[in-house]
Amino acid sequence: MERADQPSSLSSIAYNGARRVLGGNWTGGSTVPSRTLYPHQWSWDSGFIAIGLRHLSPERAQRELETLLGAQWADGRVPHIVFNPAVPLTAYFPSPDFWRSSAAGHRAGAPEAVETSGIVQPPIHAVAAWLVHRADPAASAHRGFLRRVYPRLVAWQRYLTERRDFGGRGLASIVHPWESGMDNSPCWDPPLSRIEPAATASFHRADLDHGCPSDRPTDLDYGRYVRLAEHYRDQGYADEVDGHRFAVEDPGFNALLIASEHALADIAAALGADPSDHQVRAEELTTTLLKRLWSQDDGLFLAQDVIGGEPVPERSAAGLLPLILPGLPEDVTSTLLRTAGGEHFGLGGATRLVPSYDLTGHAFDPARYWRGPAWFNVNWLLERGLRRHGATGRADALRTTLLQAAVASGFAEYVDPFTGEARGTRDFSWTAALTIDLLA
Ligand code: 2M8
Repeated sequence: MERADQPSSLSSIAYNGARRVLGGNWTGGSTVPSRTLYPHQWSWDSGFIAIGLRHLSPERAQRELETLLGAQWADGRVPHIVFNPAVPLTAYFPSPDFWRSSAAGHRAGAPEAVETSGIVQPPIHAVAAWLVHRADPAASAHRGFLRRVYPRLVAWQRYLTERRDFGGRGLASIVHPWESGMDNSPCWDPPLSRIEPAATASFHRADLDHGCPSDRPTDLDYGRYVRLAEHYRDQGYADEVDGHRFAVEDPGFNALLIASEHALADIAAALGADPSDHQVRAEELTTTLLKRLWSQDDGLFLAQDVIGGEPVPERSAAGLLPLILPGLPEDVTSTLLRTAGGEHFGLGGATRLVPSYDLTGHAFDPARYWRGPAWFNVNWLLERGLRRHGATGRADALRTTLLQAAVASGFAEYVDPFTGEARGTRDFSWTAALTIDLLA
C-alpha cells in the first residue's frame, strides 16, 4: 500500500529488497537473523521477524513463532537461541556444546529433542502473536494458532514475573547482558565490572570471523559474558537470586513484558477466556515500572542494578521504550517525548534515528554495536510509541527515515546514527521484516 508521503519507487524498492532478504534467510521452519553472523534462530529476532512476515505469509509468521515456542523449557523459559543441528559448531560461539541444554538433570527442564541456549531475551512474543493473528484471523483460526500458543505464552510470561522477580517488586530481572538484547550497552558496564572475565584464550569468537572488530563488543566484554553464562550453566540454570552475580531490571525488557501482558489480554478475549487477570497484571507492572525505574531528573527510565541496589546512571534507548505502553501519566510521556528529541538522543535534530545510547554519554561510540549506533527494532518500537502518544508528525518522519535507511544500508543490522552508514552485518532479517511492516 502506498502512502501519500511515500514516493512509490522507495516503497517498491524497500518492499522487494526486504522480501528478498526474508526469503533468503528462511530455513524451512524459522528465519536466521543473518546467514553468516547468526546462523540459528534467535528469540526476540523471531518476534520482530514474524511481525513483518505476517504481511507476506501469515502461515510462515505463525510457524516462526511456533518453532521458537516448541523449544520452550518446562519452567516456561523461552531460550534466546534455538540451534540448527545442520550448522557446524564452529559457525557461532557459544555453540550447543557450551550451553549443554539437553544434558540430563537440569531442574529447569530443557527439551531433549533440540539444543538451545539457557538464557532468554526480551519478551516481545505475545505482542507478535497477536499481530500475526490479526493479519489473517481466519487463517489463524483455521490452524488453531492462538489456542496453541496462548498456554505457552502465559507460561513464558509467568516464568519472567515469578521466577525472575529478584528485586521482589514484580519486575523481571535479566541475569546476563545478552538477555537484554542490547549486549554491550554501557548500562551493563557497572554491574559487569564485578565479574572476573574468562581468559580470552579459553574461547574462540566466531563473530570476528564475519564482523568488523570495531563494530562488535570487546574481548573484555566477551570474557565476562562467557564467565556469567558458564556460571549459570554450572548451576543447572537455576534461578535463585543468591546464585546470580548479575541481576538487572532493564526498562526495555520490562516494557516489552508489559506490552505482552496487554497482548495476552487481547488473545484471551479472542479465545473467549477472561482477560482481566492479564489486564490487572499489566497495570500493576506499569505502576511498579514507574515507581522503580522512572527518573524525572534524567528524563527517562533507568536500569536498576538489583545486586548493587542502585540505579545505573546511564541513558540508553531502552529507557525510552516504555513509550510503547498505554496508561503512562501524561507528564511521563511528555518528558519521554522531549528526551527523545533533546541533546541525549537528538531525534529530528542531530540524528534522524534514535541512537542506542546517549549522544553526550562518556561511552558513546557511533560504530560499536549497542553503544551508540541506531537499530531498526528500537526505532520501530519508538515509531509505534510516538504514534500511540499522538506525535503523529514525528512518527511519520521517523517511518520515512527508517525506510530510507533500510534501503540505503542494504538492510544493515545497525547504522551510524549521524550518517546512516551501514554497520554490522547486511541482509539482516529484522531490518527487512520491520521495513515490510512499516510499508503495510
Ligand atoms: C546480538 O546478540 C548475539 C548474542 O545473543 C551476538 O552478538 O552474538 C544482539 O544484537 C541481539 O539483540 C540479537 O538478538 C542477536 C541476533 O540478531 O545478535
